[in-house]
Amino acid sequence: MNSEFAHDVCAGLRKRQKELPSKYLYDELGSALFDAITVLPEYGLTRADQRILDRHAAELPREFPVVAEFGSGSGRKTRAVLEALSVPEYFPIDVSAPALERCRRELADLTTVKPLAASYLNGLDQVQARRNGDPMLVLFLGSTIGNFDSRCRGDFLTQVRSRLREGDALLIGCDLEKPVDTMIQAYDDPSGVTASFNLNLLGRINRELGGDFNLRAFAHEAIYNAPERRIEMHLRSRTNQVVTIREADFRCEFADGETIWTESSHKFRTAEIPEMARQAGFVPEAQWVDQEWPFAESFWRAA
Ligand code: AVJ
Repeated sequence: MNSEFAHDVCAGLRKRQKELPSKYLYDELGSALFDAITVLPEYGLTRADQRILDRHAAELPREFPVVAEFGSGSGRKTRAVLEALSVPEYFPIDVSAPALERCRRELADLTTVKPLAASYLNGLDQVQARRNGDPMLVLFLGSTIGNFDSRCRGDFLTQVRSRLREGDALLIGCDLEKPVDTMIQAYDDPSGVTASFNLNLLGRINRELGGDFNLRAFAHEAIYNAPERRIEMHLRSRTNQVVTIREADFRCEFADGETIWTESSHKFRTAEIPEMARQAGFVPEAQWVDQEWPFAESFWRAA
């Protein structure tokens, strides 16, 4: 039995606004669907991130023999950084063991890959315990920081900073505000890949926890919450229905039109990024912005 997942699912579905943590979107199928999202014409985020790294990785200081990364991803973006800096030692940190294994295979020709199956902060603790005196660069690409809710975001960055030494650095990607229609299309693509990615969360509950969600009885929705400046993904119940999750001993009612909130993706303003750095105890040293798809890559020093 998958107790942490079960616990988080029940806690989220008991709330008045039902919600499920977005980190659970990435099981094997979810990760494959996310990889498909990154090649959608409407979803420019990953390509913007990649373009900046391809163009500017060579401008990064070449003083980091150790690189750690939150979320191992497909390895494609990381390759640009590891190649430019010729890094001997690389610690990808991810809760998904299959993702780590793919990442290791992808990058093994470039560096010594030391995968850590852990949450981001626990993983960073493990890196701290294993590293020598050399300065370390931590990668936090893809605007995953935007998935943290605004209250947790600063805390998380402060927690990261507290696990670094002076001279270490963080390279962080932040997706920027753009016209609302562009953002909506990116999270509600006409081919339905993002809808599948979102609905798969219910499929995962069915597979791993013995749930009986009828995926056809829920509709994918992406809305822009302008005051909070974030895209929210929801799953809207198409009818009054009852769902049971056997292995969690849980029963849950849905009213027609009620939603489960499954993800937030904050859209940043360029000016708030250096501010966020300082508040967490970093010095913002450089920032690159992609013009085609507004996205910022920022280099922060732990000082
Ligand atoms: C790139 C992982 C941060 O918020 O854009 C893509 C994931 N969700 N489509 C994002 C995602 C829906 C995503 N991250």
